[in-house]
Amino acid sequence: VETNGGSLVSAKVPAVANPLADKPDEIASNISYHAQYSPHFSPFKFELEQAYYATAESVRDRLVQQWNETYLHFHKVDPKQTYYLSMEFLQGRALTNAIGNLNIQDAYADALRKFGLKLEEITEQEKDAALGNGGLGRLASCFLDSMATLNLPAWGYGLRYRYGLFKQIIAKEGQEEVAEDWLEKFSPWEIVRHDVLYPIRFFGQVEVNPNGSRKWIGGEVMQALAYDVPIPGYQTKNTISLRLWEAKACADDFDLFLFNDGQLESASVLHSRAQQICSVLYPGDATEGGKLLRLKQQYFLCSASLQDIISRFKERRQGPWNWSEFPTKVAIQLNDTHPTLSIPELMRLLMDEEGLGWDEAWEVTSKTIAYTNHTVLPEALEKWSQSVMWKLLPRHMEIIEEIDKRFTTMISKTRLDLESELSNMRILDNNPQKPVVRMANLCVVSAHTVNGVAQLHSDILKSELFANYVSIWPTKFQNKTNGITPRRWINFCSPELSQIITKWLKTDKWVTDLDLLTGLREFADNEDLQAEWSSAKMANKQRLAQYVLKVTGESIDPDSLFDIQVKRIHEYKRQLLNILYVIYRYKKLKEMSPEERKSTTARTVMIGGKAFATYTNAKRIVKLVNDVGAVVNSDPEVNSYLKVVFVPNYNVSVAEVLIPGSELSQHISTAGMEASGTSNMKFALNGCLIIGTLDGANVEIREEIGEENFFLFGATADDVPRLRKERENGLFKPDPRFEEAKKFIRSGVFGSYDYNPLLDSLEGNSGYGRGDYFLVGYDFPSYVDAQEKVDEAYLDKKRWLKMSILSTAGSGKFSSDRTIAQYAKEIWNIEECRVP
Ligand code: GL9
Repeated sequence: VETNGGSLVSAKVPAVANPLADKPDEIASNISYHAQYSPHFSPFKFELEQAYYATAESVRDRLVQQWNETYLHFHKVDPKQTYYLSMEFLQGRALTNAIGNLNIQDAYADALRKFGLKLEEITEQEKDAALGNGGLGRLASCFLDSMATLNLPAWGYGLRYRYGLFKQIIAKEGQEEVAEDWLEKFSPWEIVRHDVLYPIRFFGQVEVNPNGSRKWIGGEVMQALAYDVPIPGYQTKNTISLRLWEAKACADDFDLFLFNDGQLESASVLHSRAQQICSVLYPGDATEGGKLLRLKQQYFLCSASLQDIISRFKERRQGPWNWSEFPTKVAIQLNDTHPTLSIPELMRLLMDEEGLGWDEAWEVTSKTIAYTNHTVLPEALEKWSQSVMWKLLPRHMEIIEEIDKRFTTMISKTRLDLESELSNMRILDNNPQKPVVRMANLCVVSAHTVNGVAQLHSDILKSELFANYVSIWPTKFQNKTNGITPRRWINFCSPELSQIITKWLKTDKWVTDLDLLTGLREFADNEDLQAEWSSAKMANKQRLAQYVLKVTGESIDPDSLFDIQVKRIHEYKRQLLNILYVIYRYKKLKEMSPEERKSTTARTVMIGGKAFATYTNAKRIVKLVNDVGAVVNSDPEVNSYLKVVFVPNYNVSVAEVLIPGSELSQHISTAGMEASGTSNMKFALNGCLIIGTLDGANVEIREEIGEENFFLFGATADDVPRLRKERENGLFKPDPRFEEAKKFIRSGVFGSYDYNPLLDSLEGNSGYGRGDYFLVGYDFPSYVDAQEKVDEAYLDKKRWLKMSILSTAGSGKFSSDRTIAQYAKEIWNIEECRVP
């Protein structure tokens, strides 16, 4: 292959590329094969973008090989298989991950060098697949990686949104949202299955047959078409599927007569309705239209996936079968309540399509489905209007009413003590003002297992949110503390640190057995390890500094303490607490003499995250961080001791640069409100110390890495209700430092934007979102104290490095391999099915 300034000038390629090639020469010829024969771009043009697509396609060929073998093997063995249903998968980029999991980085880097290209430049070309909002979606993606790596028979099901999570732009007025067109050209990672197509109905009515059976008819019918994304395991042949559904109009839904009559739009109305379904991730639900669309999306996912699961179950039966076998072959996990409609849909398919009676269908459904709760925030517990549901899904509403009725009867007959609680426990909330279906209650009543995502969260579910159900079904409730994949979140994003770990542990087995990291503890004081650790961290900090310079124009000092908070912007996550402290710190620095300033710890505070488009206070926080940055960073007295950077458009790929370069990270939610958090695990694994509250998985992280290596502050979850009460009764006395920080903002130092509504939410004494519901004021003084301990610890380099090493050493528990192994054993009852 000869190249010349971005062109392939001549290429001698074999007629057929060899997907299994692992020698750099053969890989190079596979790449040039795709550049020339895959019909995407003009021939012979071979700039970075074309090189990325050709490289990705050559990797995909190899995956397809393993993927088909995996499918055939599962088919032959016919094990019990798990299906993870999720409205969100936050996959990020796939190329680095695929090459890494296949362990062919070096061969690909060599092959690309033959074209004068660097592997890093090529991987940078890929757009993130951001089919998720935050932690919940990223968790689903980490889980897929672990399922494949553990050789588990498991698949993911989701939707193929045309536009994923919006792109965040920081303009003068703050955050602006722009559609992120990840499919603008095409994704090399998906394969459309034109033979996998299911009808999906909306609206219509229920027909009652003479024999009493019921059937849903009429309405609007469209089709679900499968797109499969290969999910390779780490150093195993097993490659599983993420099946994403796309909505399509039925073939004969184009009205040629209308079209020829000049009624161009009416001719294709069903096509555009189908297109809307998979148009965007989380359509704004402020309007009735938006709500209906979101409900359609949820049903679309559930119906397509269940039809597919049932058809695979049938395909794999050799002879006649009994439906009672279904739960021994199929486990379905609902990722939050978003796919709850799977419950009435499975009931409907079993009764109306397969002819089962209620009891038999209920037995199968409740033994198959399990539910994970991811939040206790009341606004996130889904409730759907009964009237909208009757209109869109009349048969499902009949089934839900029947489940509710049977549940109510059971309570009245067997649990008189719960009668007074019954109206809250029921699935239907028949409040005449606004009758709704409570999706979480439907899940708890129907699923065989309900789990929370960190110990504290699961305890809160049992003692508060679902306490009444616990007394009925004490064994239904479990904990499965979240985890993250060590492949993406250290091995591939911080190769420098990973090599050091491998060297000191004398094995690279930790990548799939993360508990081995405890072996680092004995070297935590070792000067050689500390020196290597420090230089790897420095390399990561420099890479991060370059990135910040590129995206914000701000130059930051890699010798300063890199302090990061990145996550969705939400009042309960308390980015406001962070920035208020930064403001306080800035004010103190201003008041110091130049000599005094020199003795402080220089810090670069980075904050990033997206605010939901209609969440006004979250947007104000984004604006405030940017305004504070503008003032602090251009203040020559202070800017060598403090910088404040808002990192725009936080996403998976940005996280892969930020996390390895971080030294301190902030996980400072009001106790009891963050179900788990998962970035806390990523930071800790990368040797970044945490300043945090006793919330979510922080509690377990602190236990694992040792309390002396964690900067703790704030109220506990047990304190919170009492503190809110006290405040309502006017008993809260704010700390003068907190008042000082707020006053400083109100004085207008950070510009003319009106921050009063945001600051007012911290005042007063009652009401959600007012009266400082999130207890920023209460926690402020202990946060300031913890920050002072951070400064002190950072001055002692050896102590800091030791803490950093111990943080990584104690992170083994937070591998998603551990989490998934527990789901497999304790909820799904599935076993390894390794491709030979
Ligand atoms: C979340 C919780 O808020 C997080 O604490 C938790 O770590 C993840 C994964 O279990 O789930 N629940 C939830 O609705 N989101 C979470 O991150 N929100 C988003 O993903 C936007």
